[in-house]
Amino acid sequence: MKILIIGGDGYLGWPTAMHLSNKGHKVHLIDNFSKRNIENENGIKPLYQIETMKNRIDAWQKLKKPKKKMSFSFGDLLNHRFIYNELKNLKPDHIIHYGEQPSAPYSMAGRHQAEFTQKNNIIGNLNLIFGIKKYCPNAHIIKLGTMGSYGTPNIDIEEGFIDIKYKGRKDVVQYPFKPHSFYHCSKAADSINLYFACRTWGLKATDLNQGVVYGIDTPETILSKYLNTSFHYDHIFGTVINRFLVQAAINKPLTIYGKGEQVRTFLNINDTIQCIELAIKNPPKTGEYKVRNQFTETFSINQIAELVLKALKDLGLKGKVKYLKNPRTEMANHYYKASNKSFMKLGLKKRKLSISFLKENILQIINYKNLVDQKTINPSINWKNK
Ligand code: USQ
Repeated sequence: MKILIIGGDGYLGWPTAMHLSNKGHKVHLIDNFSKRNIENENGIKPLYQIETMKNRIDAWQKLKKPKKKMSFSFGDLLNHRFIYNELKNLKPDHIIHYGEQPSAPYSMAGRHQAEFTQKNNIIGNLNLIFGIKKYCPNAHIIKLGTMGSYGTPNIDIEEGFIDIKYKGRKDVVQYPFKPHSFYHCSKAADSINLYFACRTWGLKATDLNQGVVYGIDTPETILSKYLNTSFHYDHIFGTVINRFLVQAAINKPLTIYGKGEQVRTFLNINDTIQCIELAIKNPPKTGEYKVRNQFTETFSINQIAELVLKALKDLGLKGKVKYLKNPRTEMANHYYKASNKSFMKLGLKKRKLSISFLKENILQIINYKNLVDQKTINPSINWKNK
């Protein structure tokens, strides 16, 4: 199959590319390197050095010699001519769209960052949708969405849609959005546009509302240092479990925001890839907009911190937590029950956030602890912009 991965340089895009190339697919990547630009803008960098895209692909070709060569184009979805050309030339069967600004804190840093996030994500996605309609209307778009577009409602979270009864009448509507940040708002807007395009033009899309991802490696990233993925622990791109792993490894307190009672959904990076593969194997029908909630477990931040402290104790190391005034505006105590039935029905095999996983990862990071830039850990972006 021909698979286009947009955002092929990212934390998830690159390991997904290697995995699918290994399975014999023709994989073509595109990226505008905007994450590398934001890293430079903010003086942050991933834990391990990340090779240039050219070196990554050369290393992959040399090591695995895939039958169908992996390829890359540099370009921006905001330039509609660029994406039109890519779609016209490749005519992909599946398009995996990871190519968005992924950081909630970055989107809340100020007007410029919010504008960049929303333009890059919403208009980029819109240009892609128009390109698909024009050049490959039968292609399956697999769009990375987020659980954070639902927020923390006081009712169960379903998968994309909800049955409503109002004044004696019934309907099925898109699940109400209550996003956590301007970044999460951009994902909600993408979902509205994508559903509209499926209804109106008969496109087919899977929207994957993903939880918070954790983990450093996949079976492909460990093959060579040239194949590392972009693992972040800083306050902009670092997600909470990845941050706690690094904080534990350098013997610093775990930075719990607020009381730590907020609950989120989580999954291992290898399960992201498993879900993408399941989505490829189970495409929606023509005109269908399918939403799947992509996560394996649900934890409060305190529960995660407890697991990390337990892992440290098992290793004979000391750990502590630090409760910081929450820089975000989010509910402190709330109801949370989210469904992930759709992937479970497709046979998703869940990896657990186990103590042995945490120990292994902490030990791995300890070997590289001199690479950690401690200045980039504490949160400095406040949701109230003060
Ligand atoms: N948190 C802490 N301490 C930290 C960092 C975060 O307590 O040091 C808390 C936050 O307050 C928040 C939770 O952990 O309640 C999750 O924060 P996060 O930074 O791990 O994740 P988030 O900003 O929500 O965004 C990440 C990805 C985003 C993806 C989203 C899925 O960056 O691309 O869409 O996870 S979800 O959270 O389900 O919306």
